[in-house]
Amino acid sequence: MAKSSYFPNVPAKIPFDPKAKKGALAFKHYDENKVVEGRSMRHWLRFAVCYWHTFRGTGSDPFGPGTMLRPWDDGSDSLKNALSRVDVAFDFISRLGAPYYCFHDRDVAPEGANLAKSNKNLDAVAEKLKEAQAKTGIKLLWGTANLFSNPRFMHGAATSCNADVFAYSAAQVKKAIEVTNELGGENYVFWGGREGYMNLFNTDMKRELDHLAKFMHMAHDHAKKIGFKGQFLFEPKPKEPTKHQYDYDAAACLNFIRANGLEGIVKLNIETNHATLAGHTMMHELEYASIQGALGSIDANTGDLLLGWDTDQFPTDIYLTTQCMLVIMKQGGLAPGGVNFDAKVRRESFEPLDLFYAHVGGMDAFARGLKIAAAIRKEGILSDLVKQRYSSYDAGIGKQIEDGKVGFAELEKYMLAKGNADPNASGRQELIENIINEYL
Ligand code: XLS
Ligand code: NI
Ligand code: NI
Repeated sequence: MAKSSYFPNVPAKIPFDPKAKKGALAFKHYDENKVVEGRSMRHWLRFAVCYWHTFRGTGSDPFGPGTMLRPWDDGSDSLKNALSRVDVAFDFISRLGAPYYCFHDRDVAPEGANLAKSNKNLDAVAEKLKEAQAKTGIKLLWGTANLFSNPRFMHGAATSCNADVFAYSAAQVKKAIEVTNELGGENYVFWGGREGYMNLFNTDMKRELDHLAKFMHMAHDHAKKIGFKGQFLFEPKPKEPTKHQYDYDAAACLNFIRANGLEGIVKLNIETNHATLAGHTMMHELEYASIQGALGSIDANTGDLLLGWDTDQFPTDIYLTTQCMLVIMKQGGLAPGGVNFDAKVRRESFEPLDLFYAHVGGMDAFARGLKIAAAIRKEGILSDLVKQRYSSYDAGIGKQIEDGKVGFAELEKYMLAKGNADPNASGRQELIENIINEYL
């Protein structure tokens, strides 16, 4: 591909070059064709670039306006601007070598004066996205609808007290699923932008949750009707913008899924910064979702320990990416999900080049996590330790418990005869942490 004038110093494809000098625009670890545990890095990681932060982020914060220099963008919300942005986005993603992208309807196309006009804008941009996908081979990991920016969503979307807003949201999601389908999207995400509450005194929680369940069934019915084969995903987040988001964490989402007959229909898209806002580690959320067959995809980013909001920074911590990859590899990968960089460059990193540094760093951090996790798995020290820790359940009374062969009466008899429980063994936490460090 010809060099774009917008990225003058960036190669047409960022190379894998472990010998490149420090700080060079090159991958030191992400070698897309390198096979790890029988699968290429590209297939394990399934990286996606997100349209909203990378191509629409301005760098504004609650204390000041945007700072980003985006010479291709005229700053307007015109259709013309949206269309030319597509060229730059696909040029960027091609140079980076990420196989996927993700978007909200309103990131890619401007909202019109009414729903019909918004749909028309979206169709016009979708046509161009489709061409760009065909030309570059870049695919759509997931689409979603922005049901939170417009003031109409002030009380929520599917959980709004205003039935017309529910209807509007349904119409908007219908269209977003159709466009995602048209573009071959492999998943469709529901992040409940303002599905939650600010004040319980004015909230009928039962009614709101029932409405949300109805909404999800309608979405599923429509997906079936149009033949959309993609995976539906909830994206848990505990707070922000509302003080309590209904999709609080993986556990709350899974409870909602089960309580409302959505098992097998909706899995989860787990985001690091959301996990930490919920008071969990990313590894906890991944593991909790995974053991229940519900880990579908991840939004890869990280928060800041000293800032209490969703700062969506790029992930650079290889301890974190190792933890992610340990869980992801244990379940055999994420497909049809992937690793989406729902992450933004910070306000002070305002040049286009910073977008490359950020993504290359994130991709390399995950590639390292993948290699480290593979090494840990290969030697099996960790899994052996865990297996050993639970070995009392592999035979004897433990096995009878697991097999459902005994109840309280049998266990009482067993223990009365034995007199006391066998002594405990050490959890060896420090040793295990030391061993993990040996792989880093
Ligand atoms: C916001 C969410 C959002 C979703 C997509 O915190 O992370 O960006 O990923 O709606
Ligand atoms: Ni987020
Ligand atoms: Ni997200």
